[in-house]
Amino acid sequence: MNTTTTSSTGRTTPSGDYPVLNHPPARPPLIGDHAERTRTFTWDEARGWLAAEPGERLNIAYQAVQRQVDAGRGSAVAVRFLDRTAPRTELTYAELADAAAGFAAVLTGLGVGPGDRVCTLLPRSPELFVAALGTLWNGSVYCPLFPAFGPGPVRQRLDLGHVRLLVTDRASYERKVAEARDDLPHLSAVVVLEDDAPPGTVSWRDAQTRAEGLPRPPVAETGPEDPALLHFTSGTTGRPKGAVHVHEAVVAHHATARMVLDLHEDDVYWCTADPGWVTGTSYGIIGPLTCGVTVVTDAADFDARRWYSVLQDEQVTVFYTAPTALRMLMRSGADLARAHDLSRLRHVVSVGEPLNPEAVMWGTEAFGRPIHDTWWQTETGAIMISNVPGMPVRPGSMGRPVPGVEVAVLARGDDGRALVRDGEVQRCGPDEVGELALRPGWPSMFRAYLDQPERYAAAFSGGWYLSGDLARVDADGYVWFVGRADDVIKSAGHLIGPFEVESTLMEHPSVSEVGVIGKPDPLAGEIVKAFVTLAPGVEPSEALRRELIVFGRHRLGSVAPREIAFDPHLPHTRSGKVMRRLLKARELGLPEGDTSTVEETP
Ligand code: 6R9
Repeated sequence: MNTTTTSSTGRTTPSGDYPVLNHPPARPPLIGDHAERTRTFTWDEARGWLAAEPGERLNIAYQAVQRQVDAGRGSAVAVRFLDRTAPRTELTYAELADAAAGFAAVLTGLGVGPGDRVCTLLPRSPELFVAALGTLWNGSVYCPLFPAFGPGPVRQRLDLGHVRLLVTDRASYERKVAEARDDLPHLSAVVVLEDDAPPGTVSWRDAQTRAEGLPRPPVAETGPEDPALLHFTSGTTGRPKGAVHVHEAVVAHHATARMVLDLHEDDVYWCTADPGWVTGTSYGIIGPLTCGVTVVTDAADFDARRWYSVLQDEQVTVFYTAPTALRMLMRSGADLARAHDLSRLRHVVSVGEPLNPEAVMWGTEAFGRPIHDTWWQTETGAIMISNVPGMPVRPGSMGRPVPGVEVAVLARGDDGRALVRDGEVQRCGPDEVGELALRPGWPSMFRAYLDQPERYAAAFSGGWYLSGDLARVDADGYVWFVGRADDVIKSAGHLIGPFEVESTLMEHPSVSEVGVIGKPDPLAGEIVKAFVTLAPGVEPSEALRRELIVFGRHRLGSVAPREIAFDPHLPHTRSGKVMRRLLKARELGLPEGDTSTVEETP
């Protein structure tokens, strides 16, 4: 077979030009044989892999930390924190459990109770782990925010989430939140890490001191269906969507951390994702801690030399990262990889964007083993498709459904989305491209889009959850990613909603209209590019272009457009919406397709 598929990013994904990689796993994988495990696996079985809690209770913090303490592993290192500017620190499972309980007491002291939402806007730090687990310990709902967001995305998420408490640092508070405090009536308390807390906030130290007299609270009596996590994610239109996950999600976090990441208790595991995105929470905090490993976390940004040193010096055995980072490592050359002793590294795993086959092949040189892809989404909460250890890797394919997950590719209608007639879907045959869908019922499936029941309902049809991704499945059940069915942008593994970027640029007085697309980029997969129509009488200039870039950067932070082009005649549908698809086709020099709904420009 030698099929080629053109993805929505215009890239061609070869599927038959690379050898199947059949490297024997360096250690017998916990999953055993994928096919055999798929036949016998049930989510009830996986529930039994967790520690029993009294009655019908289930609490993520209990399963992540207290469980290890109860099992006599309290002195094992839970998290090792690296920071370019601070000494390396460690917390054992017992220390982390104590600190989480202490933070739960702080929350109670500040009037934050079960079900209330708590956000962090923090670098990867001990306080972030303590706040995340302490929030769950308290039965409150944890909502991580990405620290590189600008004030716009931060304020909008605090507002939409009706967030009660924010934990952040002084600079972030002053630059991103303080001014908008009056517009955030639900935000009753802000804790800042520094001792000199600005007005309207309380310092981490003072908050702890106030809670000192209080008894160490027991883990909250949460049930499997109680909300635990709120992750904001982006769609094509409208405001960010708050995907709500419940405590039962931990069953899937744990089962996949075992079966896909192959985490044994003695592993040293590094997940490079920031907890501000779903990967950094599901697999940077929860999944690995439920497996009892030592989690390595680094506050510093990407730097090839530093990353290889971390892998070597911390003796990392399992490494979970993203294709953009792998491509940057590739770019830094094989010599740099070879100059480090990576012999402890047993399993390298990737997520978040298409993993190009070249990167998989490069892994065999740099790490001595192929890179294993995983596919999932904020909505799925945990890995759904993967090249699990022991399964032959077909470079360019994401692998096969993990045990307990049923996948289908559904035929598409004219709008590019799955076609459902009278509640019936039509499934594609082998190698036919359609919308990737999952059969509901896995434990970490999102239970709601916060306050948007219609949007939630629209994500399901004919008995399937529709992912919004296009894919095909080959005759052997391997899933191949083709592209997105919508206009959402993936840049360096981060999901960006074009609407959020467009509406922010529209706030600039010189701008009359904006269309935003993901422009293919060899390193980041896509970068954000904005096409801007200027207000009447405003002349385009290089100075204005630069001003708009800075304006975007200042308000949006890391999700701001990297490129801006002026376009006096943006294409519109008859209903007046900017046609991003056409902008993208033009940018790529592709055929513009059916333009019958495009409005004539005068
Ligand atoms: C975990 C995460 C989800 C979207 C998803 C898809 C893209 C994720 C991928 C992949 C190709 C993979 N995506 N994994 N594309 N190959 N292995 O990334 O969640 O931020 O919600 O993004 O990311 O388009 O639909 P999220």
